[in-house]
Amino acid sequence: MPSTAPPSNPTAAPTADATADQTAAPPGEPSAAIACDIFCAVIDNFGDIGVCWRLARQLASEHGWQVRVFVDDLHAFQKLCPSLALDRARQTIGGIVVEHWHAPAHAGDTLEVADVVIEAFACELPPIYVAAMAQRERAPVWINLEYLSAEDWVADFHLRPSPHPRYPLVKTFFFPGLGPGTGGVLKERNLDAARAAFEASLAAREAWWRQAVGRTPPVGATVVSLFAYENPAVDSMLKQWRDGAEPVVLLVPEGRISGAVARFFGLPAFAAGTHAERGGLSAHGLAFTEQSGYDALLWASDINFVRGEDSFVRAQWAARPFVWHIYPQADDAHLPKLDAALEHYGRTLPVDARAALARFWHAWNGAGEPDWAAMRDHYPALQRRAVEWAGELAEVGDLAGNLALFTKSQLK
Ligand code: TRH
Repeated sequence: MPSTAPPSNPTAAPTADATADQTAAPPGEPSAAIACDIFCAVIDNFGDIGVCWRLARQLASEHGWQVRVFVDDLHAFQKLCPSLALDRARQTIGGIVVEHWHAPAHAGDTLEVADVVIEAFACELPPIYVAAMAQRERAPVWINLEYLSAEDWVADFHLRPSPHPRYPLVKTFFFPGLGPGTGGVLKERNLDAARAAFEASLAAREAWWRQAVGRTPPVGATVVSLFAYENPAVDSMLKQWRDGAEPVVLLVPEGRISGAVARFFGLPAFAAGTHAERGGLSAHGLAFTEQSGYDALLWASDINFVRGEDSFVRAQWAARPFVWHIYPQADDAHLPKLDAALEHYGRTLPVDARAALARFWHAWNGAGEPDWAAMRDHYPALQRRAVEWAGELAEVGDLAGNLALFTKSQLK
């Protein structure tokens, strides 16, 4: 498998951070900023707040909205936003107000209802806040932002209204998706340019490698990033990389898979800064970076193992082959979602490459043994498809932009 191509053009390391792009509301937009409250209950891990924070930053920086985020778990949030203070009930970061949502009934010190209210992933809004929404002179646009699914039914349910049983309020279901007729997925306006700048700049890439692991990868090595839940297939993967004919550089952000990597190398832990080698495998433990820094890891790698929702989306925008560890649900409810994503992503792949990809994704999600050699054989086709797919996905439109458009139609 090829290593990341290195055309030289020394520029400063770019960032896809939406807050770096302080674009005001586009010309012609009303000057009074739309106020938006986003409510986020963290179920586990980082995806709930990861999606909400990315959306908040985009609505603020690209659409000029005044955004307030209510979040109940500041520890999870701080991992991807290190400037967040854990002990503050209310703080402003990059122009966005963050409220520690410390009790289900809490809705800020002073109850102010926004023009747009987003309840993320069907979290329950504070009852006093809903009552105040009903009393507002003009009812707010109330959005239930759902989890991402690539399944076909999503387009039928996207933007369906749901009248409140008691109040004169209507909640609208907003469904992210990978196909036409859905809400799309989040994509910052400057993301492609930031990636292109990183890929074009040898200096930026070398600087990234120096700060991440202290050295650049050997020429000809395949670079793999590994972000996953605990996964029984990881041992087989590590053995295949160790015994493979070509060198593999493995980059492992600290997290739930780190314990298994440590055990493989006979180490007590695989924290940031750890380096271990066996056969053809050279593995590095990475610090969990702030959210905007994660993209560069995806761009620096030849193939990305991702999970959940937000990293799954970022891997698609990175336009590199990737392997998805889907969030496991009871009764294997996640498996049709995995196959639905494969349907979209693999659509135009040659039959054998498509089959190899599907087998690998299934094995990484519990069915069978992952076959790295097959992935490697089909790498050129998978890389071509990754680029093509990023273009197809962009046609669905960015979720924040789609949400802003819908909202404006409701606020008229
Ligand atoms: O962390 P996740 O597994 O999150 C979720 C939650 O489990 C949630 O309950 C579930 O419903 C949802 O998945 C589907 O995976 P995800 O969505 O990829 O979120 C990880 C976030 O962490 C994402 O925003 C990228 C970010 N991240 C960093 O900011 N820095 C890092 O170093 C890494 C590895 C990730």
